[in-house]
Amino acid sequence: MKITPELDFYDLDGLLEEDERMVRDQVRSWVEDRLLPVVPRHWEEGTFPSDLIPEMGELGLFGPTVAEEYGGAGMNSVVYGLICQELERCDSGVRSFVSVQGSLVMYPIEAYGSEAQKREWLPKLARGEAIGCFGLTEPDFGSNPGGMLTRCRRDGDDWILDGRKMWITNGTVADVSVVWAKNEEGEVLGFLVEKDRPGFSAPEQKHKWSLRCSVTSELVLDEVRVPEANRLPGARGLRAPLSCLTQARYGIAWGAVGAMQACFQEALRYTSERMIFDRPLSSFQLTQDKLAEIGTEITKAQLLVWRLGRLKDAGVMRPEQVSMAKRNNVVQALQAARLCRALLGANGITLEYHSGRHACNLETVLTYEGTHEVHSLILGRAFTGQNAFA
Ligand code: TGC
Ligand code: FAD
Repeated sequence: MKITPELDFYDLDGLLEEDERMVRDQVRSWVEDRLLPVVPRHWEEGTFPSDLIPEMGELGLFGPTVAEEYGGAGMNSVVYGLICQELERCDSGVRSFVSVQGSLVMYPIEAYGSEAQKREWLPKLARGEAIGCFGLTEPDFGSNPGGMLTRCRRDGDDWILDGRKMWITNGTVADVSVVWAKNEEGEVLGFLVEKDRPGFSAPEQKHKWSLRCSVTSELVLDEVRVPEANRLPGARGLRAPLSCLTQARYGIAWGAVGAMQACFQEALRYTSERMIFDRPLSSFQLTQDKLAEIGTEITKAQLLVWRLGRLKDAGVMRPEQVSMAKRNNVVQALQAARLCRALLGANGITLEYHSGRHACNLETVLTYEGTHEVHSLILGRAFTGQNAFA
């Protein structure tokens, strides 16, 4: 069960720096040796391979762009993207774990947290000794988080948080939740809520047929009291949580390339070995048309994220550019996974092969971090100047 090699039709490898390639190759072989052999079983059982978290921390997969003084590796965003690509080559749920920890928990603490919050949480999160989650979505407010009902009110030196979050990755296993709530003036504020705060609970949401390798939870905040020291002092307004989404969406756009690569390689291998009407399946024109389509989409997706990464590292990337890459790469990965699954025939529905699992996972990836439609409307707004959300 091997996942190498990869399609690199336009020599994107040549556009990477040596240290970027080195990290990618290191993560790739760890994924192949340690993760891929156990993921299908975890997916079937609906569990995350939590025994591998310390190794993931040691490899520097959590918050690689975070400054070294806070326990990060101070690497560039292309390296972060390549990490996401290699993890999602194996499974979207494992990439999700890393996206949430790095982009949705470590990023807001580094960008909006106090010095004390950074010193307390970032090194532990980087090593995987603490796990975090990001609570924005609510039962009735997913695409429109600005409508959130979760409230925070000041009580002396403390804040009281009240509300419910839903579909929260890692909620049940998190030591700390980044919770977004509106104050009495309707302004969105961010809080760090430790798991043992009275009134806080995080029941797991079960029975998923997608992203089964990832823990998904509800967050219940029943008059939870936290000190002012737990508020992210730099986070004011919806812009703060949305800026975290930009970081995570960036990684997802890279991750989708990994999922596509895995499906493409599996389909190439399978169709060259499978004999149909006394010929290899890969020799039929209908098969080659599908492979031509997928290979082209992989190449286009690679170019999008490579350029996006360079723009991000130059400090000029715009959120709507991230929307284009997330929207395109995820829907193309989903279509590629479905096509590859079909090329595998009945075998494609078993967990012995990967394309079916990727296709199921990618249904979630199409929905979270801004649905496909939300990103269409973000792009529509950027192109026309008309705001479809208003
Ligand atoms: P809008 O008026 O557009 O914006 C409010 C303020 O925020 C700024 N802003 C952004 N800043 C940084 N990055 C972005 N992506 C930003 N988008 C907007 C904006 O400039 C404005 O700033 P200011 O200073 O002028 O106030 O807000 P809106 O209410 O009209 O909403 C627009 C919309 C629909 C695009 C937004 O609400 C949205 O993106 N909705 C989708 C929600 C979403 O993606 N949720 C994801 C939850 S987390 C998750 O799914 C994790 S999955 C696990 C994993 O990652 O693996
Ligand atoms: P809705 O917003 O109800 O959307 C339903 C449909 O309406 C979609 O097809 C959508 O595209 C469409 N739609 C929405 N707006 C428009 C419009 N203006 N015009 C036309 N169509 C529109 N959230 C977190 O905060 N943290 C997490 O860690 C997290 N992890 C997740 C993990 C999983 C496994 C899943 C499935 C979700 C997770 N989410 C998380 C939630 C995710 O971000 C939301 O599901 C997503 O934002 C969509 O919200 P919704 O499910 O309420 O769908």
